[in-house]
Amino acid sequence: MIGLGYIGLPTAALIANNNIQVHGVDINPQIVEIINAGKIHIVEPSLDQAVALAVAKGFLKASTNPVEANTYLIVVPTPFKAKNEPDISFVEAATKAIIPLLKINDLYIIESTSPIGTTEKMMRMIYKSRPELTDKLHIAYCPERVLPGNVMHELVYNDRVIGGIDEISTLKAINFYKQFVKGELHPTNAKTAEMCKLTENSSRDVQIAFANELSLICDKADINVWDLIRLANKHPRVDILQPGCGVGGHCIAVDPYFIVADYPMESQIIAKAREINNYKSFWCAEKVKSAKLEFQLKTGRKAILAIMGLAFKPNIDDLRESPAKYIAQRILQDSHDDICYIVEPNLKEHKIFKLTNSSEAVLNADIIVFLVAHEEFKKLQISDEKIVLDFCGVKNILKF
Ligand code: SAJ
Repeated sequence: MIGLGYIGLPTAALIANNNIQVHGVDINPQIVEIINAGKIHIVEPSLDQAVALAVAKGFLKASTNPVEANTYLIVVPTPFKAKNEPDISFVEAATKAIIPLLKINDLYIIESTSPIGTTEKMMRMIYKSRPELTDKLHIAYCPERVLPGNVMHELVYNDRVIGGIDEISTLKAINFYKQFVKGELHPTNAKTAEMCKLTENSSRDVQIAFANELSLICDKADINVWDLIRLANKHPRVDILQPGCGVGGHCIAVDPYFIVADYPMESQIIAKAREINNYKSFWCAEKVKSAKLEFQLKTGRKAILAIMGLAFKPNIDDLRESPAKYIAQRILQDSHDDICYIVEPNLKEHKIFKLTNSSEAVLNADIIVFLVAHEEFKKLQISDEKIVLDFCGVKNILKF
């Protein structure tokens, strides 16, 4: 298992707890040390027990360099270089590291989200360096689709798409996953499997962009967008998603660029959806600025602000690529010595933002800005002289 992050470590633990010997590899020696001690370095429910058990039983070991195996899983990050170009250098480096270890009939699988054609590119790189292995390896691509916070369950029960470079590779990969996946295993070819992952997340991004576009139109038309979507979704075949303060996380906001970078002429809606979702965060920050201005003109004093939520989606503590964090930063940049309460109920503290609890912030603020629809916010009692900017649909549930 090359890569012991959000996906690699849970997958390694799951496989090891099916009594398959797993050797995990990570470039970070601290991570290797933590795992060999049976501990974890990421937040994911029930992952700690899974890793502790796998290490204690001797089925999971970690090191910074790979060892010989018969199945190699590449589960390393595929981040973005500037101007939205996908970066597969970690996949290449991981593959290069195991090329000397490969032998006839070994199985090589990429799980990392990758641009179309990456699996075949790695195959060519392997065969170029080890010509005697040409057509004697089994090579496949198998994307993950687990939801952070529910990984240990979804790794077992989600269906999976298995794309081999040839039929036998697909079959070998299916037989491998069958040992620990209870979801259905769907055979296809490598390119279709690569595109499937990108399609799943791009389709969600487009659907969210549609909801965000509705929110901009309704703001101008003075229509409650939450009521509008609730009513439209009463139609038996309509299922509009929820507007938010933008799209965060390192998947939905990133994966569509893998398609746009390779097919810029064809991917019009996919590219536009990214623009709309990015613009929504900017639009929210501007709405807050004008609300502050309006308040000052009306009352002659600066507004006290409460910014409710920093995480990239409801009920989690993850701030990576969070639109709410971006909006909070823009508001703070602009607010000099104003009083601004920041609330993130899923964090105890933050190195940049001084956090306050929800009720104190809501009690003292003049303007309350809901950025993330955390459960905690739905119970808040807010008196009606407060100005509430609700970018995430909390207000409809709030008792006013
Ligand atoms: N969001 C909205 N409105 C919605 C739904 C989501 O604004 O109606 C926002 C969220 O607030 C968040 C972002 O979109 O900022 C992404 O949220 P998400 O619910 O899509 O969650 P992720 O990114 O953690 O997980 C997605 C999932 N993909 C799909 O649902 C197609 C997950 O299954 C993938 O495994 C994951 O991306 C991934 O790792 O690719």
